[in-house]
Amino acid sequence: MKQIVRLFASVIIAAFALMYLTSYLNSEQGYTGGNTLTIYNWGDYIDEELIAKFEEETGVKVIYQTFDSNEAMLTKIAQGGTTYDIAVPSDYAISKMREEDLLLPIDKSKIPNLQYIDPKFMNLSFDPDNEYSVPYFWGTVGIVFNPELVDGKTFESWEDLWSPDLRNDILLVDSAREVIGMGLNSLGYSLNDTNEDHLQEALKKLNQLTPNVKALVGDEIKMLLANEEAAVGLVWSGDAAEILDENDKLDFVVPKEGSNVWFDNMVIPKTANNLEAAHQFINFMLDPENAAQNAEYVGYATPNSEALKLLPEDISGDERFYPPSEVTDKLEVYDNLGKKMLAHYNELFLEFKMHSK
Ligand code: N2P
Repeated sequence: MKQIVRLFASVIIAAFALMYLTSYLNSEQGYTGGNTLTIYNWGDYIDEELIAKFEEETGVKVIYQTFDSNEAMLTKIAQGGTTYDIAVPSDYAISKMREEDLLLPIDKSKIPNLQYIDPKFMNLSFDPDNEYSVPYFWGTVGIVFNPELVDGKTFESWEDLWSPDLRNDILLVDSAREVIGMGLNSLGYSLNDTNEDHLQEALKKLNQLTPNVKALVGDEIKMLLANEEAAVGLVWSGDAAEILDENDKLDFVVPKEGSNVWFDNMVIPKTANNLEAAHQFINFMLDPENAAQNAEYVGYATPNSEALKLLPEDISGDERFYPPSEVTDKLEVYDNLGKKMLAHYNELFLEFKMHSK
């Protein structure tokens, strides 16, 4: 009997030793893997050649993952279990992440290329002093349209989208703030409105758009519009720039009632485990040549004034995608409306999606 007990004890001890050894080896692997950098960015939002260049210059291996909305990104990071060293949220999402204590402060001494960022993109209200974020791209939201497919119709006003001539012609970017914002703006309300009557009115108005909505889509919106699979699209400005680059018959406008101006910045989530490489990457993306290459590739507007000088004039001089301050001053930045109200916007968006199926 004693022998059995002894045998049993040694099996247990051996099992524990094995467990300890595996976890030690795993942490060792984690350590050698310490030379990796995990990036969480929007889809179609980087020239992948730059990732290869960064890996080559620094010896850091990049693991790259994408998301298609701030809401998806926020949920994933807040849930935990991820190890992102870099993420690229928009303004209101940065404010929300700060509030929820999900970010690490940026060590500016490690980002000398910050000097190239135009001061007008620094110190914005969602992140005073840029304590937690560094500008990546900025832009607006507007309407892409194909004049040939809409009989010369123009889109000065959001209201134009509700025309009965546009049955099944419109693609919408699958994103809560953009769609609800359009509903609110079309009624003359702020896209940060929290008045329940106004929100219900906006939902009703959006539901009336349903017959004209062909689909709500992600990044494939660019391909579909460029290939003339739909006549009109609600899109982010940089996606519009890329669509027009593919098919120059199309045009882009920001309706007169107003719209959104947004800022996407790089942040270091608390989940980071390679702070050194995270700072190196941010600095690398701010290098004027890299920033210009990236802006030319993705079509979005760069906040980097030195990079801007390196871009061809037909890009940097195009006011549809680099609107002057007189235009952007009239546009609104999304506010962080707080946990409850943001959840309510998401619910309204889901209701609209259900209605448009
Ligand atoms: C890129 C998405 C741009 C994000 N596909 C707009 N904030």
